[in-house]
Amino acid sequence: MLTTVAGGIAIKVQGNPAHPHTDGTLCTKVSRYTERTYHPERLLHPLKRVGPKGVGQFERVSWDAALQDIAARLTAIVSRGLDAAQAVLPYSYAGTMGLVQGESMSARFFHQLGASLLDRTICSSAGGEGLAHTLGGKVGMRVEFFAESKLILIWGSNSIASNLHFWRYAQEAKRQGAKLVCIDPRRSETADKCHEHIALLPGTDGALALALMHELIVNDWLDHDYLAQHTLGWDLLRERALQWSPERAAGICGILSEQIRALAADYGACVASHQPSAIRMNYGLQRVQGGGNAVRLIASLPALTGAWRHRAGGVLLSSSGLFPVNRAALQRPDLLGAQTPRTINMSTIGDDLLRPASIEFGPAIEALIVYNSNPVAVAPDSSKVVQGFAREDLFTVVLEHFQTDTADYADYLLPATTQLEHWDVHSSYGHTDALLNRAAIAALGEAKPNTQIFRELAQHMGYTDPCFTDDDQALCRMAYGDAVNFDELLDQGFASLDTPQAPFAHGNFPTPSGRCEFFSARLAAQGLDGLPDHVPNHEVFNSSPRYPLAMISPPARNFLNSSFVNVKSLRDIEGEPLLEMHAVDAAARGIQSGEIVRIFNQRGVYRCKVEISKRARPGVVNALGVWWRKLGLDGTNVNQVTSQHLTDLGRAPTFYDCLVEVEADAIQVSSDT
Ligand SMILES: Nc1nc2c(c(=O)[nH]1)N[C@H]1C(S)=C(S)[C@@H](COP(=O)(O)OP(=O)(O)OC[C@H]3O[C@@H](n4cnc5c(=O)[nH]c(N)nc54)[C@H](O)[C@@H]3O)O[C@H]1N2
Ligand SMILES: Nc1nc2c(c(=O)[nH]1)N[C@H]1C(S)=C(S)[C@@H](COP(=O)(O)OP(=O)(O)OC[C@H]3O[C@@H](n4cnc5c(=O)[nH]c(N)nc54)[C@H](O)[C@@H]3O)O[C@H]1N2
Ligand SMILES: [Mo]
Repeated sequence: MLTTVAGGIAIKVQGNPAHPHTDGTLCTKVSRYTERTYHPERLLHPLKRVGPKGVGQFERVSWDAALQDIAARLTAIVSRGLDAAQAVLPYSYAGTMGLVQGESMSARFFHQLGASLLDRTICSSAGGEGLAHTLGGKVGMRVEFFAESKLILIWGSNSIASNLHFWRYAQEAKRQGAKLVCIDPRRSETADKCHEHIALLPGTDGALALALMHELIVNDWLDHDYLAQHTLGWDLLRERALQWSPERAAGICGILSEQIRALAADYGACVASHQPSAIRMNYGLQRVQGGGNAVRLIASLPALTGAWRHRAGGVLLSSSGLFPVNRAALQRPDLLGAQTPRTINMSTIGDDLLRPASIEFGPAIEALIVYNSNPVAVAPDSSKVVQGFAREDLFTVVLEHFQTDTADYADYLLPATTQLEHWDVHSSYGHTDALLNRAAIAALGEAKPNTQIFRELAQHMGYTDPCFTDDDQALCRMAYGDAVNFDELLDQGFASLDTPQAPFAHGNFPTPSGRCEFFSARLAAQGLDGLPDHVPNHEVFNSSPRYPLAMISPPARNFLNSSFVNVKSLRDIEGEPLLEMHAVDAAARGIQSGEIVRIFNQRGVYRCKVEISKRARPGVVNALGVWWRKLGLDGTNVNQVTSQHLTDLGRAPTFYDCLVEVEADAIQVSSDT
């Protein structure tokens, strides 16, 4: 991203034309980054709560007074004795995804303190573990070579909305005659532009992948040589897949068996024709109970056909495992010394904030320090999350750009800098270039980078380890050490990793066996099934007469999770929170397009506008996320109805594994009559 600065003010951001993957283009939301940075509601001073929790009344205080008081509150907890520091919990996710403003100085601080560790599962850990137990890590095809593929399956990804830079390569392939198939319950913007769309029920991808394998086997569309040399457990997987006829899978997926046969024929044809076939998986498909196993099955497919032999063949879910990040240097886990704090899963923060002290759990959570995340809006099962944040005996500090739903519950609200104001380095989870983020402008108001806030907090705590004085440019250099040429980063803003063009053409998977592991001895050793299988949803479609609709909540195109929701020009495009519903489901409930509906289940009620839309398939409703609660009708958003149930692998949330019922809102009906 290039920033144009005039008189100390950032007046324009644009994609860097010199960076091949960016190619001069930013997505719509990030192209509004100056509007976001200079937003009239940017937090510019430290604030202290003066009203009740959740109301969001604050008064301005000095940095020194805020940090002094926060340090005193933390010291009081820690000084109660051994392991008492575990009552302190950091809560953070990616923010703008930088390695330095993410977990560097903050991690050092919490390690020194002995705070509870946070299991950062909210996005990708089910798929991440699925990949690790199959390919050996977050590794795969190089994204640019999708442009040369002849068949691309876009699986659980709305690329146009959430991965624009991949979409450019897919379009290039399309122009060269490639066929594009989208596999997604929602007829997304991306599905509109593909040759075919397979609108399966959420959480049924594993069944579809097994049926594709069935067809590859019975038609002998296999690369026997690749299977023999570079895979592990083929006989076992073969036996399992043969139990999955297209008819069996079609019943579960809610699609026609002919669609499965046709997809298998397209995928299998690439074996005989020696043409590359590629799968762009994304995280949308792993937000269900069986997400980890589904990713294992899909990641196995290219090894059946030998697609990995081509640089334009294989699968890509994430490239982040290719980046040589020196986490130990950035985060200094050695500062823990003899302390062995417990780990809290960020995806069950609702339940965990409400848990009393016990032998198994340890102390109740007494202090929460939130940065780079907006859990009150984005974590599942919001009524529990809100109840937890509302606890009078919880001390909460929030580092933010804006007064988000989470910030409303803060005891101290500290102003953080944006990407335009601080230094950082970024890995990617699509392409394979390390990126440098230089500060373009001075910090606004009294805002400080996360790193600086933790540096100063460390000082107030009396921490003397010299690592607490490393500055941001030193941290940027440390992130990759010698593995990335920092001068190149300084010169051009990006530095390409030296990775092979066809990484698994000759095996060499980073698994324990060096093969693509259909059978994982590591999973078997944990008492789990060593072979991937279709693991049904926790809330299985058609299992509940009370809640007959499956709900998914993928992001609205112009928001980034809950970021940008408060940027006016973007919110004007999105309008208001929306539920997409198929005409058949709406008719069955007497629901009219444009009216307000109640979406509900055993966890709660969420009200928003409904749109009868071809983007929804029968039986599935799409509630686009993630709106700020305070901008919703009753001060709620879609996570009011999602659950804290976790995935098969990776302890991740199951946002898209959620049954609901929808009805026309009674208030509206009475006002009509
Ligand atoms: N505009 C925009 N871009 C973003 C984000 C954003 O919020 N907005 N978020 C960023 C982040 S943090 C992430 S993790 C990625 C997320 O981006 P993706 O990894 O692409 O994941 P999602 O957007 O959650 O879902 C992608 C698609 O999967 C579909 N889907 C839902 N359930 C299933 C299922 O069971 N099976 C299949 N096959 N498909 C399913 C959804 O309908 C959706 O169209 O995008 C990043 N980019
Ligand atoms: N129902 C439903 N829920 C979802 C999802 C879904 O698809 N459906 N998606 C899930 C996914 S994939 C993810 S990744 C999570 C994301 O959830 P979060 O990690 O909470 O991401 P955001 O909502 O973008 O909120 C990030 C916050 O960090 C702040 N921030 C950004 N940069 C900085 C910084 O440098 N310093 C500080 N202090 N703050 C900063 C922003 O202002 C913003 O408020 O949400 C999950 N929740
Ligand atoms: Mo995410």
